[in-house]
Amino acid sequence: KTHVLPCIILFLFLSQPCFAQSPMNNVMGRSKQILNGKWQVITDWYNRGSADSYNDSSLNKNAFKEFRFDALTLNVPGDWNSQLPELKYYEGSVWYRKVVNFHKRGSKKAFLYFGGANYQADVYLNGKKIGGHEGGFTPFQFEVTSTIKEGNNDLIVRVNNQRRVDGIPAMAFDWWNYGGITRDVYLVQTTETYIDDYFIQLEKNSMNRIIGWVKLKGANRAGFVTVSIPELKTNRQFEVDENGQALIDIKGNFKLWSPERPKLYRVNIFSATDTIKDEIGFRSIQVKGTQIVLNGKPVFLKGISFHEEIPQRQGRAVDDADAKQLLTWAKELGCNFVRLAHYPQNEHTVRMAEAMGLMMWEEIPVWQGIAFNDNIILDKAKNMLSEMVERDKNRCGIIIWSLSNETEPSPDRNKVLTQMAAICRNLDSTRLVSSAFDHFNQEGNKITIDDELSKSLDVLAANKYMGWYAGWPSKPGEVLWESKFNKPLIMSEFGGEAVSGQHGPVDDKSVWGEEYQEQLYKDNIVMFNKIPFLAGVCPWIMADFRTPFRMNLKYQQGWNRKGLLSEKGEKKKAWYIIKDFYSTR
Ligand code: GCB
Repeated sequence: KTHVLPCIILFLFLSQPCFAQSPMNNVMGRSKQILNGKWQVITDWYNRGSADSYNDSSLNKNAFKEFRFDALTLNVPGDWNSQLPELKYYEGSVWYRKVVNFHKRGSKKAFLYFGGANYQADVYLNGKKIGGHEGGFTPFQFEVTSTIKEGNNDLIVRVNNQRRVDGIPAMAFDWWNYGGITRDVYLVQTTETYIDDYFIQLEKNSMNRIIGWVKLKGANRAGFVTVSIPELKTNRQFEVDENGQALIDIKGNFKLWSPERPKLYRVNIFSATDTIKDEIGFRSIQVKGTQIVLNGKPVFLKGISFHEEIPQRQGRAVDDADAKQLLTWAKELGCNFVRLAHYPQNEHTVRMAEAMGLMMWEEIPVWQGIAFNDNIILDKAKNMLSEMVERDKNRCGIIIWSLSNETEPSPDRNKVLTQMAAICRNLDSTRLVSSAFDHFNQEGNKITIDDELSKSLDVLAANKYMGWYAGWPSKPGEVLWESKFNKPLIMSEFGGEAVSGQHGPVDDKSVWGEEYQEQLYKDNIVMFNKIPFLAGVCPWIMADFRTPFRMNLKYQQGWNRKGLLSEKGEKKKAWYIIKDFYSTR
């Protein structure tokens, strides 16, 4: 007998690319070296390079001399498009290099953590590939305890942002395809056995009981973990089971988090060898009939969508200062809710939004045109969903996970998204699940929500551009919305384009005037006030944003002009219509 099976297994093992591990929770609260700053780069449009060709010639006398890292640098975190004029439209590979000076502390473990790189990243340490990651908006990490050495290390990352038929998002999408290492990079050191992950939130439907868990990784997990909330004088011990998991159950008289009072508690978690601190809020979020209910009371979501983009810079938002600009605009508009469009945004933004009292909708970039008939799509979407939920599950500000945006109903799509809804609830049963629709059944002035996927969702969401892509079938107050499902509806997108400073008649959209956009907002509000199951609105969009989708050379010039603000932050007339509407709700 030959040993065919072991050979096949060995072959599969050797031929498998190495993938990133699921990242540790709360990386910001860890002891770490921040690897942000200038990285050396080489652009490689035709993907000719390999890690070997880039090896430092001082280390390798055969290094390929045509590829040298000494000429060019880019800032990390940052997209390459906004940093070098010649990379504005670039879609291809860029090699990044950083010399990482490492000093091992005790018997610690070491991890390389990337907050995000768009779209595909391949990571090499000291000439050896340590893994790869697909997906532009979620974190990934690699344990490097055995590959990293004392002193200088050569860290090389190839980032490729070419659009793909089987990508998420796929070939065309209405935002700029910013490439690069767009989020923070950390070298984290942990104890040998360490607190890897935890889930500390109120139990579904409860306002006074935390049900959660803490997970340890490492060789010596047996024992106890302690969870303490000093302000509540809570200090509780829980036993770790054989899988390294301790189940948490804490009752308390919590001041609940809300937009009016975004209370966060300091929470400390201790294991025998590790400690981690976080700021965590407690609130309850439910659906009752057609209402969204926060802490036991119906709430109307006064929302705004934004991209992770600083329009004046025409680049990705990357840090606290950028988050502050975007979120201050949202607060000024009178929002209690933001839609993080169309992908998980960076952790600076999520944490700051929560601290400022903004409820959040967070989504994965399953945006139109996704190849739902390709089996690989479910795996990729699953990965993105779990990386998003894993990262942000302790942020009480997040109330809705969204699975997709404007996907066309079909058996394949329904199958994938129904499975995704189940996966999402399995990862986190405490929040609401949604998906934004743009397919409705319209007859005359009646618009009916009849998408079968609704059955798998808690909250329905409609993107409907009345007065822009769709004409008014009747007077706005006579448009009749119906739904086959007894669930709340968010108008998750609506709006129209206007060039800031451009003026014209209220009824002529051909001149892209602010007055037309203003009237469109007034009309939509009249329509909203007649929808009995409406639980929130979210105009599209806070500010004009960069996108190759928009080719009207007179008015758009590569900008989607649906902003309530111009790219410079100037308020268009429609801004004040929404601000007024929100001040009365
Ligand atoms: C949509 C999309 C959004 C676009 C917007 C538009 O329905 O969800 O990503 O930017 O419409 O401006 O057309």
